[in-house]
Amino acid sequence: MTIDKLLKGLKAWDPRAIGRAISLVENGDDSAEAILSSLDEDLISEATILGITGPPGAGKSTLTNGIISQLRQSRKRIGIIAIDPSSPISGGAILGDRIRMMQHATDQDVVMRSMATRGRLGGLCATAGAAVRIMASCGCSNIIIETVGVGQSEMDIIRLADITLLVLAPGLGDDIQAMKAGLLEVADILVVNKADCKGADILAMDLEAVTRKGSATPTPVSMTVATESKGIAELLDQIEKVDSEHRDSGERQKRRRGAHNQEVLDWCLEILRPRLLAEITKKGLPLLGDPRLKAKKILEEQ
Ligand SMILES: Nc1nc2c(ncn2[C@@H]2O[C@H](COP(=O)(O)OP(=O)(O)O)[C@@H](O)[C@H]2O)c(=O)[nH]1
Ligand SMILES: [Mg+2]
Repeated sequence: MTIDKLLKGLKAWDPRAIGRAISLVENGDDSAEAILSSLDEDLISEATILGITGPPGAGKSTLTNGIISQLRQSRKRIGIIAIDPSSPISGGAILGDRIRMMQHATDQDVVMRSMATRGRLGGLCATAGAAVRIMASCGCSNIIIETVGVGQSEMDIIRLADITLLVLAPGLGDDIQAMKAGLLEVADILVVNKADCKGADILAMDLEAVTRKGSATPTPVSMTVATESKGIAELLDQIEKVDSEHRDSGERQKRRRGAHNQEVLDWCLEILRPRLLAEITKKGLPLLGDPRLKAKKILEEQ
């Protein structure tokens, strides 16, 4: 496909062209600049980027599926980016997500993309950001980024979102407690999924108590039964409410700007790392002395 044809395809909502454009950017192709500068800034700023995170098994994929169904009722075009931390060998989670989202797989108005975190040296945040912009520019009014809430790269990706949902469920074990601490801070809305299961009310009450502590504006808590599409319409109302507050207060623009700065930083580090290592190796530095000082000197020489 020539670049002209590709750009035309992007403007005319051709899902194949969208997939191709994302691949080209992902692979660092020379055409990346032409693709990314041709995008529609207004459509990108209008689209809502929703981050969905939480521990494995909480019901993120099932909930994503439900949200897509609901949004599709108003004929909105949707983009999905599933960030998968599983090893390329097991492939388990990717396969699971694909199967769960299968009901939308043949929908021409839903574009999906899986990205693996493992075996990658950074740069994921930057490529995910580019994929979000391509999808938005092509006409996706909503882009959903689903990621397991573990590890730094997943946390970085969630910064791309305008609104972040933290999905929890009762009975996931104590290790979740520790993880929640960091995740609670990034969440705009807490979702207690599996509200049909024992312990959901207590979990919701606990979360409400935690977020009310020391905060003038407690994080809203929504309850859902993703498997039965219960609570999803209410959740979407809540998302809309938070989104419009963020638009009014300038929070949304602030986050977009911050996320883009982060993307560029991501690339700076990606490019700098091998360059600096080569420089350090060449110097054959003495083993004694403060390595911090050595680092500063090397950076000053750049
Ligand atoms: N009882 C119940 N099970 C659910 C609910 N939502 C998801 N599940 C089940 O929980 C399991 C994990 O769901 P999944 O969406 O893959 O979780 P993810 O790992 O967070 O993406 C699946 O077997 C789902 O069918 C719910 O609301 N209630
Ligand atoms: Mg999943």
